[in-house]
Amino acid sequence: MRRPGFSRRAFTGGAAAAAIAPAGLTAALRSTSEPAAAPRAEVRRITMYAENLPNGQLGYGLAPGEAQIPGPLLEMYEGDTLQIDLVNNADVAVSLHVHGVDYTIDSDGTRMTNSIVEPGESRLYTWNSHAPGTREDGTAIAGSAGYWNYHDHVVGTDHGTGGLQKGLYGPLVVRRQDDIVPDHQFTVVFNDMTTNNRTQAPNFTAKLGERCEFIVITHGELYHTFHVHGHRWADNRTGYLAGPDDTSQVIDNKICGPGDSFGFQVVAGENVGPGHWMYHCHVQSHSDMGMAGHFTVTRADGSVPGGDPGHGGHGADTAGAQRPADPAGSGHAHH
Ligand SMILES: [Cu+2]
Repeated sequence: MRRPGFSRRAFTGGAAAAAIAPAGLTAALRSTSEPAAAPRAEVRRITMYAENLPNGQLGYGLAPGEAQIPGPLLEMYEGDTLQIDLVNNADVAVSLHVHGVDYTIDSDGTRMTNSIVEPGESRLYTWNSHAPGTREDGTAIAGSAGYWNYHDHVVGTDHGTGGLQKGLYGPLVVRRQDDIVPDHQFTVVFNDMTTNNRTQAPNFTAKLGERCEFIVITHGELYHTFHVHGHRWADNRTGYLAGPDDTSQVIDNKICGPGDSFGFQVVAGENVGPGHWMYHCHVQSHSDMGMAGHFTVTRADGSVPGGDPGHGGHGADTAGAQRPADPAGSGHAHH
């Protein structure tokens, strides 16, 4: 895999790599700046399928019969365009609405814009993204990079309230050119009193020293606080410091409300070693009711000190670990 290789290289580049100013990328876009030097811009087309799942749930998948909750992890680099043909194999009208990136009104995924998909039909949604830039008046244009999410906006009500409850949601990661690529990615969606629509939060596993990216999303009616034991992150776009002078606050607990998403990277077990490190919502009644799982950090040989955790998820579990959607994510080789 190329991703870890890139990750290591970028990481050893340290502050220099992470702090490269976006000046050269300024003009990827409709701003009036001069053209950037060969901005990277890939157009990729993928197909997603909406399907009924057991127990009345619904999910998105990248192939028929492979719907999952959360939906597939989609990734872009700033400047990329992602075209998604959404095939609706479910028994209700569904849609695809995204946060954070650019789209025209016909990709809004709402009934009022007639951008939904009836059962048995399909529709193309186009997501664009852009690098940071500068307007003619000198103000800054934010880039698209961030930890975002997509979801249905039509099942149940015109706000997709039923679709969100049933599982039609997923993560979207947009990276800047020199962002560090992690070894593992874990998606945690607090959705009312479930985590990833499970009453028991899933467990995640990595080896000591591996770079792990958490993507945290909240849906539903409640506010939650995400906390992970033994690890901290920077409360900024990437979750890691750009260098020794980055004044971002370093935290290990973050509130998130409906529609919010954030993400960060940690090095598994850094300064603390292997173990079954708990992660949970820190609203106490929520953690008591199942919104707690394990971020298990193993030794190189796969063993874990401290014995069986006796708390948390359903034992061996890979359910929360996602690989990026192939066409959208893993084809990136940065050189
Ligand atoms: Cu909570």
